[in-house]
Amino acid sequence: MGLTLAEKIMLSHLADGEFKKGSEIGLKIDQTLTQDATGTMAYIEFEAMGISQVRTERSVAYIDHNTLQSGFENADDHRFIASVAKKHGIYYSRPGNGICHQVHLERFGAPGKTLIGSDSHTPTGGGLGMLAIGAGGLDVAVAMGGGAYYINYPKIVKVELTGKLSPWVAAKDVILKLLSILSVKGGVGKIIEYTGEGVKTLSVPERATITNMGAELGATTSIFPSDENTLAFLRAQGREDVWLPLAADADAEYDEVVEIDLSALEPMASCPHSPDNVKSATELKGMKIDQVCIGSCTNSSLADMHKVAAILKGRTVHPDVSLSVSPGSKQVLAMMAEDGSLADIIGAGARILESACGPCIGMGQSPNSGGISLRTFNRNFEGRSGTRDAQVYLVSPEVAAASAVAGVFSDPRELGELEIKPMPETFRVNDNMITPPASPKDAEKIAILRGPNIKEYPKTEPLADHLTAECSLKVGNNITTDHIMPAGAKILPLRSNIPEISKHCFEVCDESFPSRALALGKSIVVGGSNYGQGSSREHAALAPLYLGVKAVIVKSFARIHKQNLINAGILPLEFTSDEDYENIRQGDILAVEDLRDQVRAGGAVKVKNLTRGREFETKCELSPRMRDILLCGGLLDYTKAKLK
Ligand code: MIC
Ligand code: SF4
Repeated sequence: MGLTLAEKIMLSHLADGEFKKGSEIGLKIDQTLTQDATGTMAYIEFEAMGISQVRTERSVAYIDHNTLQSGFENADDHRFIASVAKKHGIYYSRPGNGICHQVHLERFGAPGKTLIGSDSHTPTGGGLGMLAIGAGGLDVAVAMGGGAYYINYPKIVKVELTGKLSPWVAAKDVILKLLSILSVKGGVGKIIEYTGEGVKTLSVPERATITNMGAELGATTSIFPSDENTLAFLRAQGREDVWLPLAADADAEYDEVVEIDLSALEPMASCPHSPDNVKSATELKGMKIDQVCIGSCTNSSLADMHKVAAILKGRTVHPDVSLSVSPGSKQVLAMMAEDGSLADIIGAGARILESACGPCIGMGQSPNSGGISLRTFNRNFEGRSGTRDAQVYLVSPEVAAASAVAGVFSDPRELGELEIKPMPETFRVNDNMITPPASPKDAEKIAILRGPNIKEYPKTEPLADHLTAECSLKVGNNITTDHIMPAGAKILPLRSNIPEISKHCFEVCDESFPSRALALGKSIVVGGSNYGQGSSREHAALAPLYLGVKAVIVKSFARIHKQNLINAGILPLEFTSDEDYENIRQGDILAVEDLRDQVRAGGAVKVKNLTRGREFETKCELSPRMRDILLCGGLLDYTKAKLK
């Protein structure tokens, strides 16, 4: 039987485990990336392992999230990351160089390689034919130390693309279509593999838009074949030497098949407050808007900017609309400046932001109260923009630019034909903002620069034998990590200070949670399905750990968050019936006896609700390795014990 492309890469990187569906496998990791909002913690964890030089082919530390410096904290974190990078063999992409995923695609990604990154949109690299996976910071730290990265051998979904996109229909619409079919939990435990004749019609940046937003399906990753278009992109970046042709075998078997006819797609939008709440431009046309933001790791390539410039050229942004544009990288911005598209965008009245995440993570540009904001980003969770009652719609750059001019949601197909600048044969390559590490010989002399806001990893302890604790919070379905550990300009500077950032834990759901949990000393959180969807931020596990959360019982978990809970030594349990979920109230006292033995045995864990006099069974689906991690008190303790 033939193999799919993802299977070929997994097999060639198999470091541990049995290569069969459903079993846990360890993959050798070629490349890692971190960004600054998760990076400080990842490097604190890496330091704790006591390894002097990274053991990957390439590790890169990007600064792109915490770029608004309204206090000393972010600048201190950047300095810390720069010094760690220099000392330990990591390339450092300076602030201003661009968004990690865009720069990694341009300068480091390579077909057939494995990449893990402490950011959930790491699968952007799948646009180049790499197996690129988002992970918690601690997993990335372990991979930097040469450790394998573990996943459950996923199901493989084939997405067969036929036809060709019509004018003004975009790659964004392909992934929005898939989100409307599969939903935000449809990809959990799966890899999405794109095949079919339609693949040839998509450039690497278009493919990267699609694989980037595979994160919103909850997928482990998404991947495109490596073909002539991949070669053309790499050649334009002066990196054709890393190219190799890659595709699935003709007789590869898939677990699921989805067909998408590109010719039949139309412009679409994800409506508030979920990426899978998709409607067509025809349905939304005419809706008055307040803000448009163009950029983010999903849609900030030069080709995207050229389309935006073509629409804005000679026009003016509508008087009731604020338009911001953040090009994805220094390369994109410099080329826009050279070819005149930047002048066209500025001329129309756009507010040009630096090449960074910016408004996507609530670092500025929060909309007005109740404002309607059209964004080319990938997430529109409630409150993520920084304005609690804002209504965020996710759209293509084409819809965004057309609407910015019209002041209402617009269908770009009505623009007719416009002249769009062609893609140049070669990109402007200048890696002067990527600082290489010191030689291992000089590394010893490098001092690590730590600011006063950088605090230690929270205290962990081995799993207890018995647990009796109050349910300190009960939440519903689809809780995102933006609910558990909000981001935004005010909270992000606290990413290296767990005691401080914990004060904001779950504040979107219940402001009194942090003080209640802290006062209880130990407690249990209860939730619904797809709990922890969204980002890879391990802070959504580290803050609960600091606040004394010992277990989380939910209907189902999102992949990265479940792993982050295990890494933090917090017990992840799943309900076996909706009734058991319904029968718990916040404030109930729950108890688990012989916890260590039950976890060791694998399978079910019995929980007593002492308040209601009920007992119910929960699933505790963990690999033997995960059980050992939990018994030790988390991945850091487990890894330290192994290194001894
Ligand atoms: C996001 O898009 O939510 C982030 C901010 O990039 C996160 C990482 C973080 O919280 O630092 C992600 O996607 O993993
Ligand atoms: Fe940055 Fe937004 Fe991409 Fe996250 S999704 S990496 S915040 S641009």
